[in-house]
Amino acid sequence: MDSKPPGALRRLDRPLPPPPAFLRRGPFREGAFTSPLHEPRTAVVLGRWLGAALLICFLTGLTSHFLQEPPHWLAARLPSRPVNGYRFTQGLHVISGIAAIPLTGAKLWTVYPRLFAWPPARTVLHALERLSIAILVAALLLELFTGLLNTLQWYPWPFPFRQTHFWLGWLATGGLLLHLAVKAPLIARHWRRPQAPVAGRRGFLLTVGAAVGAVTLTTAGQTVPWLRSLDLLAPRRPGFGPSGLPVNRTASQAGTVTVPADWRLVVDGPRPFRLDLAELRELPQYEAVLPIACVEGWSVSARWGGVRVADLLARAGAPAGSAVRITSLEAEGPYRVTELPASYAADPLTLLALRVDGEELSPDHGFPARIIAPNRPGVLQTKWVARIEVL
Ligand SMILES: Nc1nc2c(c(=O)[nH]1)N[C@H]1C(S)=C(S)[C@@H](COP(=O)(O)O)O[C@H]1N2
Ligand SMILES: [Mo]
Repeated sequence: MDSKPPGALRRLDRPLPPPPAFLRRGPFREGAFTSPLHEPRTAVVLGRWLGAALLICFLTGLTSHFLQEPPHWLAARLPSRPVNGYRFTQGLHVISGIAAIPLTGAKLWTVYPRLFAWPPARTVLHALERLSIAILVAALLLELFTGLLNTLQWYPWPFPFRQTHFWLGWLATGGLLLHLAVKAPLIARHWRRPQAPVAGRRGFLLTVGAAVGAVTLTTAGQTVPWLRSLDLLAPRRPGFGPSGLPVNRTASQAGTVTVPADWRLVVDGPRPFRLDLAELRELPQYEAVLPIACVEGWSVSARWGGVRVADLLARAGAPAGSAVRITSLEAEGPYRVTELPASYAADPLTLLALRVDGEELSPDHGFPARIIAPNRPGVLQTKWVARIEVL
């Protein structure tokens, strides 16, 4: 299939034994795969596209992980700017992940005849290489599948999504690096366009490109404003929901959050205090245009109005550089309690919002008060705030 440089792999140049007679059927027949596109140049071109998508997906995924769950040493250094940073990286994460799905399909189709190569392993090293490809393919397919279902907020499995998605990402990336190293000579040989192209390759690659374009353009509108009108397949439509904003977890999904009639914001610190809604409204009010950028890939900006968190902290006598713990009225749920690292707490754009786009917050958007901060994953923009504690 590929022309070997002189001297390389001489031992394998001997013809390989055919499979035993009883196996010489179905995919093990000689000439079972007739398409000329099961060849290395097609695999290399698709591999380049897929590799680029997976690299973006991996780096933006790591960004999301560290913004959501920073290790202690990092939490204090997380930047609260650029304002739209997380909106951009997480939008790209979901866009590149979705684009990787048709690319993975096309790549696997190109190389799958090799699954039936005989003998299954020629050497121990070859057996290990095939094992690593099996792990790579399994991890990648599961990673794309769990990610896609997460964008639909559908979790039909017993394991925790976030940790599984994180570790599968490392497994797939490790498997991919090993695969690239093993295939480096082959990739190098087929990197450049060959003199005599294989019939049908151009059409096949154009079709794959069109499929990638179609799934990307019909889902990216959930985060890219100028693609909104093409947003046919994405699970979220920005602009749909109370106050023209989507809701991720409604008040009733959060176990019917009940706001007590005598609700007071509790601020705990060196000089603790409590304020009711009327008193909060009397404090200096600020407005900031900030996005809600959900990890699931949708994002939308709104004009939030309310009190600066930094002002509340100053009033509570918090030392400079304090981080903050936010507790919601929600009875239970993974995002009932969140932490606001120091850089966010001090950022003048970080608000305890009481209003959105000039209207009082609706129950689903976090009435009576919610946290909204720049460059922050949506899951941490805590709704129905009950208490703010200086740490
Ligand atoms: N208390 C609480 N706050 C929460 C959540 C939650 O489940 N509980 N969901 C978060 C998630 S995942 C997102 S994306 C945003 C969505 O905000 P919205 O529903 O106002 O659009 O709220 C966040 N705030
Ligand atoms: Mo979210």
